[in-house]
Amino acid sequence: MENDLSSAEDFDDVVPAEDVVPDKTKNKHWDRKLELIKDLKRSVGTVRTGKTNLNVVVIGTTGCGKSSFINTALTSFRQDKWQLYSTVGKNSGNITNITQHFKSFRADKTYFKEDKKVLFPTFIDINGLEDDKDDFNRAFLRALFDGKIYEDEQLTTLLKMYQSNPNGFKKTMSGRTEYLKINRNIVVTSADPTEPLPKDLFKCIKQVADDVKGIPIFGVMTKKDKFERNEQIPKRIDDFLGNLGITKDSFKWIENYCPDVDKDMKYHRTVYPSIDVPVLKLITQVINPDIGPKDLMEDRPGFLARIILKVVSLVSTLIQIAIWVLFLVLFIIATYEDKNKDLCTAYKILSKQLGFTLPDIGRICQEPREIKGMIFLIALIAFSLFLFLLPYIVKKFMRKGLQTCLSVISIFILTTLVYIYNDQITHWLLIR
Ligand SMILES: Nc1nc2c(ncn2[C@@H]2O[C@H](COP(=O)(O)OP(=O)(O)OP(=O)(O)O)[C@@H](O)[C@H]2O)c(=O)[nH]1
Ligand SMILES: [Mg+2]
Repeated sequence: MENDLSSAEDFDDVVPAEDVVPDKTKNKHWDRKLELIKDLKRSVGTVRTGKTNLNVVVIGTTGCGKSSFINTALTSFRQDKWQLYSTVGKNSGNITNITQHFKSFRADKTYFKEDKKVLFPTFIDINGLEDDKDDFNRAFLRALFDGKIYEDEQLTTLLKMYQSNPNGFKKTMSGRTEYLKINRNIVVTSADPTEPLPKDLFKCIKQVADDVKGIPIFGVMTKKDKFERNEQIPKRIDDFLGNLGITKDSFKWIENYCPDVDKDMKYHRTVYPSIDVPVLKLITQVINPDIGPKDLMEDRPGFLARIILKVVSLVSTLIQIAIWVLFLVLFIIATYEDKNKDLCTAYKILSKQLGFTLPDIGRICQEPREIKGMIFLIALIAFSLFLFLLPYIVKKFMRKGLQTCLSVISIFILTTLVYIYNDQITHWLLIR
């Protein structure tokens, strides 16, 4: 890896302006990206709900791709282009740009400034931890999860503090006021099979997260671009998940925005939805740890799922057509009954003035009873509600807005018709 990508400004000259960047909106994952962002927006809510942002810390050993992952994760919320938020280092043996500090990235201040009220999570990048420093890691992680590490604090200073007096370190930490208490923990590891898995570190993270705080853990493996076909990967993933005590539901193998993935680095002028979507899916689970990935509609549903989707779509469309036919019938009948109304008015006047009754016409012209009219209206409202909900159920499978539009139009027409022809419809129903 030759490029030392250390600051956003460095990139401005990297891609010549005349270079053609691929049209992101034509990418087959583009719509999915937008949907995931929309769903995420809905599930995190806004400041008006009284909730607060989740704090998500990204942990791993030096050089595993933590900062790159944070840049990818934050970029996945953007629609314009990749952005460097956290400094990325070289991974060439001569590491010069390692992350030195505890650094937080708030949505409203960094990656989602366009709507500061949306409670997207705060991501936190820290130094790489070492596998063989179990005691320090334990003490540090406790302090970290408790929110006792401050902005820009250096891990090397904390390590020195711990090494000179472990008990003093713990005392100092417990005496500190809380800064960013951690709610979720993303553990990053590289897919590179030549790098040994830091198993002790993973076990330590699991213990501190589970035993002390019950903080949900998620796993991210980077460098999918390089090792996708490597046969050692399945075993590596199993070991990674086993040591963290998590299942595949809480895991994603991803590729980060980096020069290896796109040597022309056109991502300085665009985003790649195929990189963003898996990351957004993971973030969806990080935000809602209780929903399984099965609830997150996959891009390519299986054969059975496709058949179900088609059937649901067909049934839904047929129901919509039936509703339109029903409207038409009601409309015609209501118009027809209007004639009865004139007849009844004439009958009432004549029978009153001339003092006679005709039982057959009298039955037709009976006064509508309020109660039945009410039941009819409630039934109509319930039916309208059903129509309103139906497209959402269908949409969960279909992810298309057509049914919603049809339903909204249907409900609008139905309500208008009921309002205009209320008397006639009630009358028509009561004489049957
Ligand atoms: N090919 C490839 N390289 C990656 C990927 N993710 C990260 N890298 C590279 O790995 C190197 C280290 O990445 P960083 O994001 O700085 O790693 P880090 O974990 O933050 O490192 P420290 O801050 O030093 O602990 C950089 O050269 C990245 O370009 C990936 O998905 N694919
Ligand atoms: Mg880093």
